[in-house]
Amino acid sequence: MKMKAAVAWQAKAPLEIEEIEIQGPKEGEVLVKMVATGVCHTDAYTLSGADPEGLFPSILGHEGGAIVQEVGSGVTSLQPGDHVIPLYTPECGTCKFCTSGKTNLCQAIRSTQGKGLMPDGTSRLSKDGKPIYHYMGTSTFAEYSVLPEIALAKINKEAPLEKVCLLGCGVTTGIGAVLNTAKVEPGATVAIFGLGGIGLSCIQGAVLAKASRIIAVDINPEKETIARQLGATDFLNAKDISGSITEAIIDMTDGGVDYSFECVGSVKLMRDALECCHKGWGESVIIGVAGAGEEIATRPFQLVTGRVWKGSAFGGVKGRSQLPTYVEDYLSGKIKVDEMVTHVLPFEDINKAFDLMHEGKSIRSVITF
Ligand code: NAD
Ligand code: AHE
Ligand code: ZN
Ligand code: ZN
Repeated sequence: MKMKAAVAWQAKAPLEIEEIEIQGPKEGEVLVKMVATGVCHTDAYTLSGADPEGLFPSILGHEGGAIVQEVGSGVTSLQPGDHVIPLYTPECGTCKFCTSGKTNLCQAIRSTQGKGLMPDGTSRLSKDGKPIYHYMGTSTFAEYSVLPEIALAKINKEAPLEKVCLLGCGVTTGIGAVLNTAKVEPGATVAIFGLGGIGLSCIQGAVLAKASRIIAVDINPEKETIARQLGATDFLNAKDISGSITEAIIDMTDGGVDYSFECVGSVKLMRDALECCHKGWGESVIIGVAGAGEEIATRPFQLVTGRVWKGSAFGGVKGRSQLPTYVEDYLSGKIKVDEMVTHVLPFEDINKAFDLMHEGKSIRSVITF
């Protein structure tokens, strides 16, 4: 059938709303109608051309809230009318990774997903007969999307999809990185670098973990208010610090923080985040996504002397089995999502969401269809 989609024809160019074709679901696949989608910095990163896996033309977007329209043969866990959140980290439940008990990084369909294709190696998206690539297995910047059954989390229908779409990436990633990856304990000190949707959600996670001190760092002074509202105890504008940000944090915390989180995607900041951790035990978690060819560096002595460098994808959360609980926690008020939505835009204005992000004026823009 035909649908409207925001096509990324090439890197560094605005998305173009086009009428394109989408094929129905094949075996093990599901057609969903998008109700809303957030715009994450990772979408901008890929559109910028910095993503080594970036493919064009493609339909970007990975923070969706949707309703099942049609299921392909063999699909047993979903039916039309179900409310779902697309998962860029699926959960097959049976692969080596899913059964390891050590990671959320299901690899059942990772290789085709990284090539912009469905698990059978083809695309369901095209324009005038020419294929368009899927993105992160989700392609939420369109009226409809086709996904494998294992890449959809069924959620409570009472949850507003124009809010809980943000649990498809930003909010879950930040909270999960603190609770699952770092496992921050009560009384711990925490530093968070970058206060977008991810960093602000790390603040939420640190509050849930009962951290004693939450130092929020950004270069945009307008982030201080929301950071403090969510529970940051300190705000540092990195541009106002005369010496190094690392030394400033070490001085504030009697030797460094117990945990730090990099939520920007800057390899320089990743180093700062590691090196502001306490000698002997401090742990730093990389969440930000760096561009092609970039590498992290530190003196090995930093690790020899007990600091730990980790990374986190989708907050270590297993989408099908654990994301529904995040939705329930939102409905009960334990997790804050509404506060992240600074702009709601019609689909036609999707490029404005990218502008607002680059101008530092939004936390999350939600696109409605
Ligand atoms: P965002 O654009 O909403 O926020 C980034 C924030 O970083 C902004 O507030 C900006 O002012 C701040 N910033 C920029 N340079 C800075 C600096 N030098 N020092 C301090 N602050 C600085 O981005 P987002 O959507 O929150 O995403 C953040 C990062 O996390 C991106 O790299 C994104 O690709 C990545 N990400 C990773 C995962 C994952 O699973 N690992 C998931 C989602 C997003
Ligand atoms: N394609 C990039 C890496 C992009 C990346 O790190 N993606 C994160 C999610 S960002 C969501 O906003 C992730 O979960 N990665 C795990 C995975 O398997 O992709 C590159 O460098 O090639
Ligand atoms: Zn994201
Ligand atoms: Zn798996």
